Amino acid sequence: MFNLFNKSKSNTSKIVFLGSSSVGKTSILRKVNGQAFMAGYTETLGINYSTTRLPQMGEVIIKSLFYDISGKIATDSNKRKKLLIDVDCIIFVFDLTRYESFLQISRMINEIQTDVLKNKIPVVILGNKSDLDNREVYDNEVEDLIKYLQSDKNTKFSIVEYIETSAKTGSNIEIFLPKLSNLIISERKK
Ligand SMILES: Nc1nc2c(ncn2[C@@H]2O[C@H](COP(=O)(O)OP(=O)(O)OP(=O)(O)O)[C@@H](O)[C@H]2O)c(=O)[nH]1
Ligand SMILES: [Mg+2]
Repeated sequence: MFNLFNKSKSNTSKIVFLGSSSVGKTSILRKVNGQAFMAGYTETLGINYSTTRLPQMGEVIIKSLFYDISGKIATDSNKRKKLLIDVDCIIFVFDLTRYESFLQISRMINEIQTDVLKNKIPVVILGNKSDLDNREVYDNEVEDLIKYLQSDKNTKFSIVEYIETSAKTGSNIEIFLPKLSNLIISERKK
C-alpha cells in the first residue's frame, strides 16, 4: 500500500459533522454506513462515533473516524472547540428547507475560522433533504457563501466543496464519499 501517512499523523482521518438539530447528520451517516433511512426523528445525545473505510483511490486506503455531533453541541462554540482539535475535515450540514439552518452553518464557519483551527483543512458543505419541494435556501445564496470563503485571504479552509444530498433517497451520497477521499488524500500530500 502506498503510504501517505507520515509518522507524525495518525493513519485515521478525523471527520466531524456539524450542523443544527434535525438537518440530517445522523441520517447521512446511516446511509454512508449502508443502514436504512428512518423517517422518525431521534435526537443524537452527545456524540456518536463510527469508523468507515472511504472509497479506495488507486492504492490508497483511507480509514475515517466520523464524529456525529448533536445539533445542540455543534451550536455551542465552547463545546465544539474541544471537538475540533486535530480535525482533518469538517462536513457542515444544513437543511435546504430551513433557512435558519443555513444561517447557523454560516455563523459556525465564521467562528471556527477566526478562533479554532490552527491548520488549513478541507471542508464539505452538504445541503441536505434535496428530495423535498419546500426549499428555503437557493443556489445563489450558497454560491455567495462559497465565493466569500474562497476569496478570504485568511481562510483556514484549503478547499470548499458543496454537494446537495438526500439521506432519504441516497441522492449524491455516492458522489460525496469519493470526493471526501480525494480531499483527504490531496491534503495529506501537502
Ligand atoms: N425528507 C428527508 N428527510 C430527512 C433527510 N435527512 C434526514 N431527514 C429527516 O430529518 C429528521 C432529522 O434527521 P437526523 O438525521 O436525526 O438529524 P440530525 O442532524 O442528526 O439531528 P440531531 O441529532 O438532533 O443533531 C428525521 O426525521 C429524518 O428522517 C432527507 O434527506 N430527506
Ligand atoms: Mg443526529
